[in-house]
Parts: sequence; C-alpha cells; structure tokens
Amino acid sequence: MRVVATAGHVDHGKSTLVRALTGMEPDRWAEERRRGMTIDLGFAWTTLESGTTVAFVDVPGHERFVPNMLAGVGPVPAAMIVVAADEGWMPQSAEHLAALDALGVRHGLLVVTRADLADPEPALAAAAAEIAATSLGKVPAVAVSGVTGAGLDELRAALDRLAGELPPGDGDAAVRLWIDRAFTVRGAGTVVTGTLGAGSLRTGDELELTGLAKPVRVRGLQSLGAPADSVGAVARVAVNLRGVGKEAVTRGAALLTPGRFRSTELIDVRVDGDPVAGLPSTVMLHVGSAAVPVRVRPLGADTARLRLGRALPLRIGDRALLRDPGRHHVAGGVTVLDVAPPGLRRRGAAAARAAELAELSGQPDLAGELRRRRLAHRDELLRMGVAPDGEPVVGEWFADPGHWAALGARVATEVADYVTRNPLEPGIPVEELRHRLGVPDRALVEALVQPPLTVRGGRVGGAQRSLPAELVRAVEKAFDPAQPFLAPETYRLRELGLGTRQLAAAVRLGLLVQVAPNVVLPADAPAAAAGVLAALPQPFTLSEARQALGTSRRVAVPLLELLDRTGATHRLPDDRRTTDRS
Ligand SMILES: Nc1nc2c(ncn2[C@@H]2O[C@H](COP(=O)(O)OP(=O)(O)OP(=O)(O)O)[C@@H](O)[C@H]2O)c(=O)[nH]1
Ligand SMILES: [Mg+2]
Repeated sequence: MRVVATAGHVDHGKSTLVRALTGMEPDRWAEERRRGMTIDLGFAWTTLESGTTVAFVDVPGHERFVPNMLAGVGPVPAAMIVVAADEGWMPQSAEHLAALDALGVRHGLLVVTRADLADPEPALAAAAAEIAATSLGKVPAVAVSGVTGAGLDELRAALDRLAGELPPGDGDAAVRLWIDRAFTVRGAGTVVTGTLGAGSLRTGDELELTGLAKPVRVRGLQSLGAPADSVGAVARVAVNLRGVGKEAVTRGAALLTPGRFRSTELIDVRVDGDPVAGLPSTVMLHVGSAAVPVRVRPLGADTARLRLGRALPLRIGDRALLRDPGRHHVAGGVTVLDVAPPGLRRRGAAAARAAELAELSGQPDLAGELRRRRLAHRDELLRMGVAPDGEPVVGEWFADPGHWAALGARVATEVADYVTRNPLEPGIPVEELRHRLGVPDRALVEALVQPPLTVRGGRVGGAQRSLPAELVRAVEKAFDPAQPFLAPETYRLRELGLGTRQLAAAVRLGLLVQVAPNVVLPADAPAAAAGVLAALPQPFTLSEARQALGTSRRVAVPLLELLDRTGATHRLPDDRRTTDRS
C-alpha cells in the first residue's frame, strides 16, 4: 500500500477527486456534507491498474483548518496537489505547498481540476512553477474534471507511476504511529488510526502510548476496513487498544515500540526558511499528527533551541515545521539535531553550542554522538535514533575512544593516590573509583582496570596482594621482640637489605611505621607504647618514658610526638605527659 495526502486551496475539488478515484466518501461528517466543505481528515482508498493500493488522506483546504491539514500530511511522504482551473493558484495552495516543502516532501503530483470550467493550462503552468521551486521539484501534472470524468484515466496512470517511485516502508524499523483519530467502537473499546510510516504492528503487541505510563496492548488491527493479524509499513491502520480509555488518547499522541523513543521537551534544531532571529518567541511546532506550542531560543543563524509545551517522542533527524498561526505563515522546516541537549547555564555556553550545532546535519552518527556525550548506553542511543552499530566498551556501554583512553589513564593515578593516602587498605573501593572518574556504572570502572591493577573483593589495587616474603623476613630480623622500641640505625637496616625503597614499601604494606625520617618501628609499636606509658605513674617525664620503653632519645622524642598527635598522650605545660583523657 502507498499513502498519498491531498493538498490545495478550499473548494478546489480535492474531495470530489478522491471520491471519483475511490468511489468512497472522504467527508465523514454530516456537517461537512451539509456545508460542502472538508473540516477534518478523510480517508479513502483504491486499487490501481498495477495492483498497488493507494490510500488517500484527504485534507481540508480552508485556512481555519490548516492544523488538521498538517496532522494529515505530517506522517505522509507524498502529496497530490489540487488546483482548480477556474481559480488558479490561491493562498492556501501556497500555504499547503510551503508546509510540504518545510516537511521535505519529495514525491508528488499536480492535478488541475474543474478543467470543464476553464482552460487548465494557465493554472497548470503557474502551479508547476511554484512546485518546482520546492522540495518536490518538477512533478507530473494532469488536468481532470471530477464531474465529467475527463482525465481520470491519465490521473490513475500517473498515480500508479508515483506509487512505484515511493520508497517501500521498512517493516523492521521501530513503530511510531502518529494518531490522527481516536474513537470508541461499541463492544471493542478504544480505536486509534494513523499512517504507519515504518515498522509493523501485530495483534497482541505491547506498545508505549505517549502520555501514558503503563504499556498498552493491541487487541485488534484493521487496514482499509478489513481485519488483519499484522500490518506492515507503509499502511493506513486502525488499532484497537486494550487497557486505554478514549479520553487518554487524542490526535497528536503516538503509539511506540517500547524502549525505542524518548519523550523530550527540549530539542535543538536547524530551521530552513525564515532566519531564526526573526521568529516569534512562541510558534507552533507541527510534527507527525502533533502540534505543540514551542518557545524559541535562537542559537546560531539557522539553529535554535525549542522548549516544547508538551513532550513529544522525537529523534535526531526528524522533520517538523514551525508555523505562526496568527499570520497563517509557515516559518520554516525543522530538522531535529539533538533530543537531549546540554544545559546552557555557563557563560559562553550558548555560543559554544551554536558552533557545535553548525557542524551537525541531523544525520544520526554514533561517533559524533559519542564525541559529544563521551559515554552513552545502548538504550539511550536507540531512543535518540542513533544506531549503536559499533563495539561497546563493556556490556551495553559505548564510549568515545579518546575519552575512554583518558579514563583508563586516570584509573592508575586515582588508585595510586588512594593507596598512598590509605596505605593499610588493599586498594580503592570500586564505588569510590567510579565516583572519582565520574562514570555512571561500576561495570565501566571494572572494564577500565588494566594489569597490573586488578579488581578483587570490590576494590581496585595492585596485582600483588600478598606481602613479599623477603621483605617480611628482613623486617623481622631488624627488631628484637623483647625490645620492640629499639629502632635499628640506618647502617644496620642497610645490612639487612632495607634501603629507602624497601622501607617505604614496608611502610606502605603496613609492616612498619615511619616515626621520624630515620626512625622506623614495627607497625604495632605506637599502640604498644601507649599501653606501657599508661601503666606509669601520671604524669611522666620524657626520661621516665624513655626508660619504661627501653629505648633511646632518638626514638622516644619522635615516638612521643607521634603519640601526642594521635591523642594517645597529652603534653602538659611543664613538658611532662599523661595518657589520661582529662
Ligand atoms: N464543474 C466542476 N465542479 C467541481 C469539480 N470538482 C469539484 N467541483 C465542485 O467544487 C466544489 C468543491 O469541491 P470539493 O471537492 O468539496 O473541494 P475540496 O477541495 O475538497 O474543498 P475543501 O475540502 O473544503 O478544501 C463542489 O461543489 C464540487 O462539486 C470539477 O471537476 N468540475
Ligand atoms: Mg474537501
């Protein structure tokens, strides 16, 4: 199936033509038939010579109903532009064409109707020239009369050729069905309809519905009035939903493949058309069947940030249009560049962002997205419309290669820093390292750890966790257990193989404590000393302490100072000390 929307000024014969081609009545409402005027979208279809079925979305031409027209053409990539031979090119001919141009519609047909009332040539020439200057370019043109039927065979042939040129829908893509009607069918419940531009729907499918927190289920499907178990793009489709009241759905809502779209209220866009500096601060954004007011913040000459009055499921590369309803003016087409843009609070952030946006095309691009975001989860990328077709760094995480390398280098520095500050701990807790690196998942931290560093017991540390036996032996030899406060002289330590580097390692590994530049003691010596001193009559002098500990002044002076610092001893004004807390 192919879907084609009509376009054109009020009363130019759009509905008459659709009726003549399909034998169906596109004006569904009694009021429309009474007034002889289309108010809302109409739907009809026919099968052409080639066997291709074309479904028409018939739009109203009256200027008051342009928003309805836009809801109809938004999701449809082809248009049949209708111009009356007796009236020629008119204001809504121009506004409809501007809308098609803004949406980037590239496939179309010009039909000059009411050819029985006037020579079609002048209208045809004028319209063809207008259309040629837009995204549609040069289109085939046919003159017809909906009343006499003249030219209808040629029109059907032209439609068949157009249908053959339209790209087939991608049935495997994610579904975003912009809803153009919602109604209740007695006994069946809520039914919504729309033009399925991509993806497939099946009965029983679970889907997201914009504005609704819980998922909805497809109870039944119809396409062109006939029930179906599944419907693939491109198609007109009616979906009977389970678990939704009609009041929960209106035109502009969308049915979505779960997990594949993110609703956003803030987007950065490129505007083709009027310069963004000249846009009103509030305009209407039309996309799919939705229309929401947006506040415009110009960033660059043709880029802007839009704050949406209501969240919409948008992706990078989506086409939309901006319209000033007061002036009946399509201000321009919009290409979505970013659906999760960064804040602009810092000074100079807006200018920097404008420069960044100038480089963006709206073509989703994994490498570029990662360069800007540094790290991104697969789900987040999918929802933005970026195919995660590269190699993840771990699990479902993707990273910019430069950023990832920089993080890897920082792991070693952060681990070294932590271990120096916390020598007795066997490494930095993974969570602490995650925090220091500013990454969102522990799995990323673990993936960044490279030998000789390892992750063990929830910590990241050096590979060698067991104490080097040689060092332990040398330290044991250096001290007499009966005289633990007698620190060996440097020359003696050297004899035992304990040079500066070995001593530093022994201190880091918790074997020794550095009391003064040239004084090391067993790690438990300060605590043991505090015990010995507590047994002395209080307060005590340096000399009394030295004798009780069985050591020299060289050791006693810095050892007592260390005990003072840790609060184990208190120094009184007369230089005596006490271990009492008072
Ligand atoms: N003589 C003649 N009259 C036509 C032809 N096509 C349409 N009309 C008449 O023109 C009037 C408007 O036709 P519609 O088909 O309702 O026009 P429309 O473009 O659908 O109008 P809106 O939906 O309101 O924008 C009707 O009275 C039709 O009978 C034609 O080819 N020849
Ligand atoms: Mg009509």
